[in-house]
Amino acid sequence: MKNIDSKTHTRGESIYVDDIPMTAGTLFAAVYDSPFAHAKIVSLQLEDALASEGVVKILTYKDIPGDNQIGGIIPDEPLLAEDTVDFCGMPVAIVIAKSEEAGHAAVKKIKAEYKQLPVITDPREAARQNKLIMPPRTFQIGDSDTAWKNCAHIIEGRADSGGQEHLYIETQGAYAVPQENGKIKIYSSTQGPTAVQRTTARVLGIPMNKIEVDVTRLGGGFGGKEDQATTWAIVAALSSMHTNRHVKCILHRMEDMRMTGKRHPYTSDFKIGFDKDLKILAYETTFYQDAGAAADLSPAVLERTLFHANNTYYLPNAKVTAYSCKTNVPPNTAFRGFGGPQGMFVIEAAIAKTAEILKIDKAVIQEKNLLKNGDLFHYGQTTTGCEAQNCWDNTKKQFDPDKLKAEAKSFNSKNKFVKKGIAIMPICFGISFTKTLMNQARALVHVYTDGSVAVSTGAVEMGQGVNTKMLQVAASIFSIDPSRVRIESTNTTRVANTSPSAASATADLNGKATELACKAILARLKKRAAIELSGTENEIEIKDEFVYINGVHSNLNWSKLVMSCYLNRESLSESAHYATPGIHFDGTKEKGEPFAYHVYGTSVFEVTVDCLRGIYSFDSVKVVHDFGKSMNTIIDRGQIEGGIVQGIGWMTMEEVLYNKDGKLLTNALSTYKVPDIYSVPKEIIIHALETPGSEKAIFNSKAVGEPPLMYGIGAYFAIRDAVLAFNPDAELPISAPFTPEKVLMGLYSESKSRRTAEPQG
Ligand code: LUZ
Ligand code: MOS
Repeated sequence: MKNIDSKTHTRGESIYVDDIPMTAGTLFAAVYDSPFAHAKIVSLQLEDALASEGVVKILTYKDIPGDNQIGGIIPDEPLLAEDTVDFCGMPVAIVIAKSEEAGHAAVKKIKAEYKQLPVITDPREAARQNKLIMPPRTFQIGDSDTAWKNCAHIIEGRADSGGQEHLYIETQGAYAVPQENGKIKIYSSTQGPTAVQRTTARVLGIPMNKIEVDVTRLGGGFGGKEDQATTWAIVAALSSMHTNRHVKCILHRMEDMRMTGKRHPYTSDFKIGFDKDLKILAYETTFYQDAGAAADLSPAVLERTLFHANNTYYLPNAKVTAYSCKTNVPPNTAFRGFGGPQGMFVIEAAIAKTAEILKIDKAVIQEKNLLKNGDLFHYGQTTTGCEAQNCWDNTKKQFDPDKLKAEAKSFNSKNKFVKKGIAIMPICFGISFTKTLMNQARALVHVYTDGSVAVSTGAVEMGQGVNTKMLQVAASIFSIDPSRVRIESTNTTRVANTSPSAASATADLNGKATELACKAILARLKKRAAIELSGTENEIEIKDEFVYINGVHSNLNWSKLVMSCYLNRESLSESAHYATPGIHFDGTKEKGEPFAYHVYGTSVFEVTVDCLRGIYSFDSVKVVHDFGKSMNTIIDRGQIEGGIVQGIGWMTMEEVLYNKDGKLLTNALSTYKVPDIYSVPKEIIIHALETPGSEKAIFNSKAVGEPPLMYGIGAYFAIRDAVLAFNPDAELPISAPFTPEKVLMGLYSESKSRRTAEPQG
């Protein structure tokens, strides 16, 4: 089944926040944000801005009736700065104006005096100064301290990975609509409607039942709207409260890039030890996470880094520690993978460095250490349904990476200034919010008297196709034509207390709730059919819109049966609740069973590097992916292609740069480069590995949102392979993204330890 939005998308008819027709008299909110990364606000002069044409009001923190606090996990982030600013782009004041242009013009007229304070942009420096978001956390298994003694090889090093701008096509925004008796309805481009509702209520000082949040769809989220859509919704709602008018707040691209947080950059120290057969005996890592100026979701992101520190390898002895470091950049936030990619990058770096030093193929070490059923993860969960070896073996069978390597080697021997590189990247990603309580969802299903169906869930459609999957669930349980089912907007009045659409778990959680709701209605329908056809409930089946009794087609169809229920005063609506069974985690012991299941896969990257210019292009990415039983192969393949390209972007060309003063240098699309059609792999082949899936996955169709992003890590190591083919003694710090500049410097670098006269080739 195609994505149900594909037609309105291609016709330009899909409605996003900025497309909602505005009521006459709608006002516009524009934000004045800090020009300094860390400073005391000495004075704020608003007179000129207030006198500016079209300006209705200017709000500061003094105009907040409730709590000036938006921190979800830790209350450490004011909505509007009070006496200090902690990052460039921190909101200080809100200008409410009659037009967007008037609002932006007035923002420029706000004058302020600041007294600058010391700025930290380096997480290691923050850690040295003990500027931490929370105490460090350590996950441990076995006893690495003593395991080092038994190691034949011990390799140490450092690996850094950079930030990433979400670059959703639809920028952050919201439209607030005042209702009777102080209620406000907010149309928001958010992944977390309840987060918006809860935090807006807190800042406005009103109960949650006076805020209704409605989300039709997002033009992309990628984690950037899990927590950070809230600010702009509150800006609109607070402005609406102060004016009793409709208020819209939509960020321009450069405002969005400047004011919102990104993927967390990490800098990490690793130490890995192997026995003589290259089995990992011990692994220790210290992760320094660049949290930015406030906690936001950083503690949860940090936790997932620790969970995924082993990627898909078995670690008998390990100790991994993570520091969440407070710096003066915008608070970094959720981004597809949620800290997992950063953790996995480091162990891949450790294995790559080992392979380079021992002069063996990285894949040999990878394969020897793949997880097997029954292996214990370092967080206490036992591996079940493990597909690591199966994916790896199928990769060999489908794509013959050894042949690719031999071809690359032969190519490299014939070409002096063009080199090919190959890398294999296996993945393992845990499905569930790591915070157990968040693994719950609800659905509300109505069957109308004409037989049409409306489904509301907590799932937010952000382009990932979750609405299509919800529709498939309802149509399949009822066995009716999909055209009868409509997926409604995500609305906090219809479905309450939702978890954000995140953690790759949205289709599972909301799909299971939808399944339960539909099954409850179906049971009543069958009961009625049994009466109508003078049989018993267990003799009844509804198939393709018709009722069957004992396998025999009756003349009772779906619409007649629905009408019969109604005429007999039976409910055609149901609200159901689902909570993932069996999962738990004890944060005091750092042990438990946090994940419903894991998703596995293996990818092979083939890159060609131009050794005169340092540029590169990906010849192919070939993947064997563990789908379980995919319920929608078009959508799932789309997620994999998109994830791979986004992962390649993170690892290669997307470079978030702040200067020493904490100013974002890559603040526009002219300075921040994302993959375009010319930089995507020439070929992406996805081999769908049908596996049993998991009972905890909707229809055994495994979660697919985040896992494929981590294939992109293979891009980094494929380029590294090619650079080393040109210059085996290259001095190559492990530091992503591997931009063409870094490639060029690497190609012509000389190793400090092993200087040789000439680059080889
Ligand atoms: N969000 C969250 C996530 O709050 N908890 C998680 O575990 C998570 N994982 C992935 C993406 N978003
Ligand atoms: Mo996400 S990083 O699943 O919002």
